[in-house]
This record gives sequence, C-alpha cells and structure tokens, in this order.
Amino acid sequence: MTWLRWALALVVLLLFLAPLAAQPGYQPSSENLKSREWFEQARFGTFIHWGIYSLLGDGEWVMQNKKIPVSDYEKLPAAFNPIDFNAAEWVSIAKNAGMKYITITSKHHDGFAMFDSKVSDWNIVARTPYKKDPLKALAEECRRQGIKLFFYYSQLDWHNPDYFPRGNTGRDAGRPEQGSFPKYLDYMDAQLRELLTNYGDLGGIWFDGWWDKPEADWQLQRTYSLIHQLQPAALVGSNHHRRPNPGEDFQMFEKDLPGGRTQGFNSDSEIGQLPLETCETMNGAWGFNITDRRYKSTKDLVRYLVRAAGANANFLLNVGPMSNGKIQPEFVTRLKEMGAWTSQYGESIYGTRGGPVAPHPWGATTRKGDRVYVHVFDTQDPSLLLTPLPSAVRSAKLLRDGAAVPFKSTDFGVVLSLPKELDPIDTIIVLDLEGKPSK
Ligand code: FHN
Repeated sequence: MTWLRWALALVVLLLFLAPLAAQPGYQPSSENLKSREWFEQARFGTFIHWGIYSLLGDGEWVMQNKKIPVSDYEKLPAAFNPIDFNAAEWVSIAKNAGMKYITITSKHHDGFAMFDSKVSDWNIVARTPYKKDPLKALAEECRRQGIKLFFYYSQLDWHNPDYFPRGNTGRDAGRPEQGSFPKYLDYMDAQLRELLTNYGDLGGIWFDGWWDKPEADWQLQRTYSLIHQLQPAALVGSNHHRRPNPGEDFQMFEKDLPGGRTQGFNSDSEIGQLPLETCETMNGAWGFNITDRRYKSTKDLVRYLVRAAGANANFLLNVGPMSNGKIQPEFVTRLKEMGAWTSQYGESIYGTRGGPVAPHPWGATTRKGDRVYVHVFDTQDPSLLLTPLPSAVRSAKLLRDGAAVPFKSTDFGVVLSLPKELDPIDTIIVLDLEGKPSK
C-alpha cells in the first residue's frame, strides 16, 4: 500500500511543479550563449518607462493607485502626442553616458502598446494623434548607433478583459467579472510575435508582472520557446523575483544588488547561474513623476554602477520621459556626468568580472584577466588590506594618472597605501598580478 501512497505523492508534486518548469531541458543556442557573453561585457544600460501614463506625471502605476477605471483611462491616448520625441537624441544621451543597450517599455501594466500592434487597437498608432510607432524609430536609431534594444513587456494587464481571474492588482478597472486567461495568453504571444518580427534583431525581452498572478499557469514554455524560435540570440529575462526558470537567459534584481534584500519583493530571490542585472530609478519613480525630486547624485549612480559590476551584474538605470517625448533635464545632466566618468574609467567596468575581492563598504573590485581594479569609495584609513588575491601583485598604480601606489604583500593579503586625496567618486587602483598562483 505505501508504494501507492508514494507514487500518488510524487504525481501531485510533479503536477504542482509543472508550471514552474518553464522550458524544461532548455538548451540555449550558440547564438544565445554568445549574446549572454555580450550582455555580461556590456555592464551598463538604459531602462525607459514611457507611456500614456506619462501625461499624468504621477508615475506608471497611476491607473491602479488612483483607481482609474478603463472607461476613464481610455481618454488619455487622445491627449498623447509626443511631437518632441527624437529617437536619435535618446540613443545619443544613452550612448554618451556609456550605456551599451536600451530596455524600453513596449507595454506596461496599463496594457497600452507603445508600438503599432495589429493584435489590438489599444496602441499608440491607432489611438493617439501621434499615429507613429516610436519603437520603430528607436529600433532603427539603435542599429545606426550600435546600441542593442530590449523590449520590456508586462505580463500583467489592467486593460485587457481576458486577464481573468484578476490578480493582486487591477481590480478597480471596472472590467466585467468574466474573461478567458488562455485567450489573454494568445493575445500576449501574438503581440510578442509582432515585437520579435517587426523591429529587427532584439537584445531580448524583459518580462514583468508575473508576480501579479504567481499561481496562474502562464504557459511560459510556449512563450519562451516562441521567442527562442523567432530570435535565438534574443535573451529572455523575467522580473519575477524568484530563482530563474528554465528558458530564461538572464536574471534581474530590482532596486537591489544580486542577493540583496532591501526590497520586500526580493525576499525570495535566489541568485542563479545566469548573467545578472540590477535595475534602479534616477529618482523614486519609473514612469515620469512631476513631484518626485528624490534625485540620486551622479556620485551615487556611478558607485551603483561600480558596485553592480563588483557583484558581477549589469546596471540598468531608468529614465521616465515626459509625455512630449523629452527626457527631463535632471536626468540628462546626470547621464552626461556619468558619461564623463565612463569615458575616463570605463575599462574598469566594461568586459570585467566581479571580484576577486567581494564588495565591501569601502568599495568593490572588478577583474579582467590578471588585472584587478580596486574601487575605493570612502575610507578614513590611510591603507587598505585586501584579502589574499589569486596571485602575487606585480604592480599597483592609479588608473587616474598611472601614479605608483605603494603596496606590501603579507600572509594576510596585500596592503595598499592609499593616496592622501581620494577621488570624490571612486579612487581606482590597478593591480597587475603575476598570473601564477602566489605561494
Ligand atoms: O510594477 C513594476 C514597476 O512599474 C516597474 O516597471 C518596475 C521595474 O522593474 N517593476 C515592477 C515593480 O516590481
């Protein structure tokens, strides 16, 4: 009798686990693995939250936060006419900041497609006086300037009636209490097919919103294999704040460095084996928010980029453009200043791996072959002890001007004598290692 109970238990367990195993046995293609390598070298990207919600200047959750029913929210597109949108300007701002890719919201939780979708007229071409497809222009400009383009796509949808049963959000949108979730998934895959067919080669798809219905059968296998079939080199990532699912190609952490738990939604997150990315806002909002003046300083933003690299992760820094298509000056200035830093010190970030010394309050380390970059932010101490390195230090110098940095190798590690004047943002000491393991 007991073997029967065990068998039953096993069946129940497998049934419970089935939805989680998105693309069981997923073997990334060689193009995909090449893209992952590119991604890990890139280290710095722009996140763009832009949509009709930008009109209200109260962030991208205004429909939910203000309990705006669909019938009222549908008044917005008629007023959305971003005549000052200039794809070349956006891409140049990103590129000059040192960013290697752009991830833009093709559809956020309000369900509004910021592209020319034939699947639903709830989109920018059909419903706004603008009548043009900004993602088309952006895709062309990214190709022209050698910047990769990723599309953020929200699985959560507050507008579509077939997003039913409702999830944790979107219950005040005044939609009928009926709908077919499988039909919603067909709609979603149809729009993804448009995005993966009509905009050239993409860097990948950045999913968000799974957390609204974590128990639902999202048919992830079908969606992920569709993407890998249409564009094998495109990377799939999902901001579900959990351990990566098979079929995903990179893992993102929101407002936390990998493994960080400052944000409640990261309490269950686990670092997987995939390339990593951390996303963050410039102020406190993702979408344009006219009252949010919690701007991070350029120093803090550069240090975030460095800390992310020290934790082996990319930094995806967000801007929420205004409804006229302009990026607000506070963001443009900071990106310009970050560009001054990346153009001088970029070698200590791009193409590096995190470590060999783990991130510390004083800073972080990054590594490229036998060269280690020690990033010192703040310390009162005149010297710094680095725990044992993979091999002996041959030379130590400042990246800023090549000035030699005195050092002493001890059994407890290497002691660096720090310059009297630390750089206000990041004092970078370049260590060239012997390359053969130290005794
Ligand atoms: O709800 C979204 C939010 O609007 C924004 O898109 C961020 C970006 O990572 N993700 C969700 C919140 O976790």
